[in-house]
Amino acid sequence: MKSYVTTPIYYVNGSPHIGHAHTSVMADILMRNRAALGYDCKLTTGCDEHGQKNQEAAEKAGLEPAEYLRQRSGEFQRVFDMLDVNYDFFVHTSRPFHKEQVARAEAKLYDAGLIIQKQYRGLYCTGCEQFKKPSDLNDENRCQDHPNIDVEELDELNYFLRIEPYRQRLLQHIEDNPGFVKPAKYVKELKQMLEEPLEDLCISRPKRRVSLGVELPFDTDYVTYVWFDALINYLTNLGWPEEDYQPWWSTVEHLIGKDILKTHGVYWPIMLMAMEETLPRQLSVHGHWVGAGGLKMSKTLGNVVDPVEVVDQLGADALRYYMARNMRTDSDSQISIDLIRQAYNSELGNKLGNLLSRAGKFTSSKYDGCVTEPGALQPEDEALRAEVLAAAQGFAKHFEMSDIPTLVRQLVDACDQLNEYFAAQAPWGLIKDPATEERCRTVLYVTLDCLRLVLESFRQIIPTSADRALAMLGTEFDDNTVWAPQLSALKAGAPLGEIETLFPRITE
Ligand code: ME8
Repeated sequence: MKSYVTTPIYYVNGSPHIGHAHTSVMADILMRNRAALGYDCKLTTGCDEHGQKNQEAAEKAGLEPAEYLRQRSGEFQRVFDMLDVNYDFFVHTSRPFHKEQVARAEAKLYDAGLIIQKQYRGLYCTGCEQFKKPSDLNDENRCQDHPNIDVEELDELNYFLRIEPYRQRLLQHIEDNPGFVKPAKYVKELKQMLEEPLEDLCISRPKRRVSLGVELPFDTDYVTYVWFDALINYLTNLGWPEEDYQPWWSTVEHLIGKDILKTHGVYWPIMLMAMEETLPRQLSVHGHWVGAGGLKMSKTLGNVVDPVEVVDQLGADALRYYMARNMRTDSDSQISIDLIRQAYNSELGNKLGNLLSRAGKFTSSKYDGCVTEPGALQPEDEALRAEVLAAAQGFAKHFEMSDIPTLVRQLVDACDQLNEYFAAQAPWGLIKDPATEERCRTVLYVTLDCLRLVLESFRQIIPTSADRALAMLGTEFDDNTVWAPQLSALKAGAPLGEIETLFPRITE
């Protein structure tokens, strides 16, 4: 079975921020989940390199656009590499093949009479790269998502795709496919967007205003509207239309933030209908990160979380863990370097790393560094094992992006149970008396074996740390087999690796 997961392609007018890191890491987590279930996977992420705001950023930096794009896209790629995002393809919309296919698609739509030319008068937000209606603006006449940027008044001759004729068909598609948008909260929002007739979608920009883009095949005075060009990346990444893209395309799942629901839930499906392509299988939407206290992150407030700084201070897995554990579906979620550090120390460090260290070092020093041979299991051993197995089983199923925080919490709860068990059983006391020494071996075995199962599950969330920890337990993981969580897979008598501190405590 195949699974094709995409992230938005990000504007390169600034450095990658925590939101960009989030969607790409979530996509990576989904891919690791699907791969563990035996799917053949493809993950794409990358950069949206055209449009007015990238062009303005290049001008401001005093660089030729091509050089600017090379530097900035390189920066995005390095951050995703740093975060262990295991993408199969890194998108650059300046890639010739992509540009050729965008132009080809436009020529086809034009020849079919679906693109018209007309005068446009109205407001434009460069932040969104979208036209706005007065009702979209706040009291200061600025776009809700970009309150720091003035909207521009435009009066231009442009090309448009008529999208209203497709609105009912799209509504019907949403009705017939309850899984098209997840979670359900966003289905409602999407339907609201489709309640009113849709205005024609402007698909061009005059070159005298914007030159960074794909030239229109039927009018060289224009480039393609950046969104029209960017959305098509999801197809060109598969070699569309030349290669055998359909087996992958039919499985596609687009991960997006809630800010781009309209472009992905309205414009993109309608573009696909006009191009006579099948609609995406699923749109998975997440909310936004805001600063601590619920404040919007901004340079002025000094509460912007820089992913590179987090990785330098706390490591990639601290960030991956925090994002996976704390994104809410019902509202925005708070993030700051202090919150990430706290979660790293108190959850990864105290609950997981310390237990591994204590149980591992105890086994190393008292039992020659080999996994102990357990005796008969007691009800408290079985109860713990059942709980750990249940938490692990969540990772052996095909999960949705919105399930991730709950699944991670279940694993952390299982770690709490493991810590309580270890403290209550107190193997350091049991070893002193020959009558209870066998019980000591059992407790150590159960603890390490349960930790192994927790770590095998955590490979989907914090892969580098989980693999390091599994090596300490002397186990190797075969990525070529389908993962099935099992108890008692740790071999008694097998040597442990060297037990190191997995998550060293980090104070400010
Ligand atoms: O919209 N919290 O690019 P973009 C969580 N180029 N995620 C966030 C976030 C936040 N505070 N801020 C941004 C574009 N994101 C277009 C996309 S796709 C064909 C073209 C994430 O650089 C989230 O995924 O503005 C959001 O949808 C995306 O970054 C927007 O990135």
